[in-house]
Amino acid sequence: MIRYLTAGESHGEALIGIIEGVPAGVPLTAAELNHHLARRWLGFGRGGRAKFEQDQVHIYSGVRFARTIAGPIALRLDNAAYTRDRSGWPTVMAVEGTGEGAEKVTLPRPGHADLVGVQKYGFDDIRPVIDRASARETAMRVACCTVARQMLKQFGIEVGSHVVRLGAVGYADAGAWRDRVAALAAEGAEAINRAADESEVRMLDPSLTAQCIDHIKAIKAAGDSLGGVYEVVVTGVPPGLGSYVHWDRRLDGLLAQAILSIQAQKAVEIGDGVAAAAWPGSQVHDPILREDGSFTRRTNHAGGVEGGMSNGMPIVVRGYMKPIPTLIKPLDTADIATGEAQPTRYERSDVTSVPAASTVAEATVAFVIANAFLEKFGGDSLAEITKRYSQEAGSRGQAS
Ligand code: EPS
Repeated sequence: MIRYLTAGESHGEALIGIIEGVPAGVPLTAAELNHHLARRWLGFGRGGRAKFEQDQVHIYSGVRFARTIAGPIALRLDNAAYTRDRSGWPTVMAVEGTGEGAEKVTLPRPGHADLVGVQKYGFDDIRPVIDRASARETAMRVACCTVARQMLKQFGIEVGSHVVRLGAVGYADAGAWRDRVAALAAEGAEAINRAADESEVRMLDPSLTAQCIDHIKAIKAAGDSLGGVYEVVVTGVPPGLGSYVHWDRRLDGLLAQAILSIQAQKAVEIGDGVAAAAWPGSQVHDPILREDGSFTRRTNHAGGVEGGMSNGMPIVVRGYMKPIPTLIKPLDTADIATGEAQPTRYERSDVTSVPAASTVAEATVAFVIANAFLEKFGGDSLAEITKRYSQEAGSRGQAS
């Protein structure tokens, strides 16, 4: 099984990642990781920091001649903010010294980790909470999970995503975009990315893209922020990943955790999710067909998961993100030093980062699928896994 750890603060020197358990022989270069790191910066509505962060990963170990060698893979991403934005971050985030002279942040932002973070860890300054709770950490998560994604790619498993709503602007007719997504997914989920990455907000519909941009501009002018909804699709997944036999092996539960572990995500749906709760069973459950020697489904309301297992249809997961809690327009708060009622203080921020969240969700979903895949077909090397996978694929049609 693959596991990973990330370290680093948003305005510290660098982000560090270690990925362990990756089989030997997976093709891997920094260019592939950088491609997905660059996609994480896509999206109209990001703040000033988007202008100078480069996110070029450095691979220190675990890879030789562009293939993994089974040892832990160590990654580093420098924070350009630390050196380039002249805000004194090397002093504010100094690893050594007493901190004397560094200004304390004492006004917690509602909706952020700020207040509970200082209560939990006993700080008299919100800065350490801001910096580790920050979604900057998702850059290293994308890098680590892209390694798992590279392994999936060797088995024809692709992950894509697109934004379906930004604040008040979203698809009115669910059918229209579902058909478009299904048509793209038929080519492999990366086709969804190729189309969505063309849009400034990662939406598939150009007229909605234009409406979203106007919406973001208006919200920004009002000093406010926006959340939204995105959809992650995984294609090429064989049936039988995850299991119904125990709660912590259910694939849907693991996918939900992967989405909700991303900063600011508040809800998850699999397949028709929330809508299906209002429909009769006859409209929800996907009729089973036998086609060309294997089983399939006529529809995919289940989003590719039945009984906590992949069923061979595309996996469809939607994530719901709340609006970013750092607003130009002040909210009411109380000073942690004095208890005094105060308006929040504005720090540079994004208006929305739903397009970014959609790419982070691709990565975290890929990680879950990769581990479920390894649980079923795992081996020490890509060659060994390929042998097991091909044997199983050969028998899939008749056995079940
Ligand atoms: C973030 C605040 C902003 C975002 C940041 C997440 O950073 P800053 O305070 O330096 O302007 O830009 O996102 C990233 C740096 C990133 O890489 O996604 C926050 O408070 O979560």
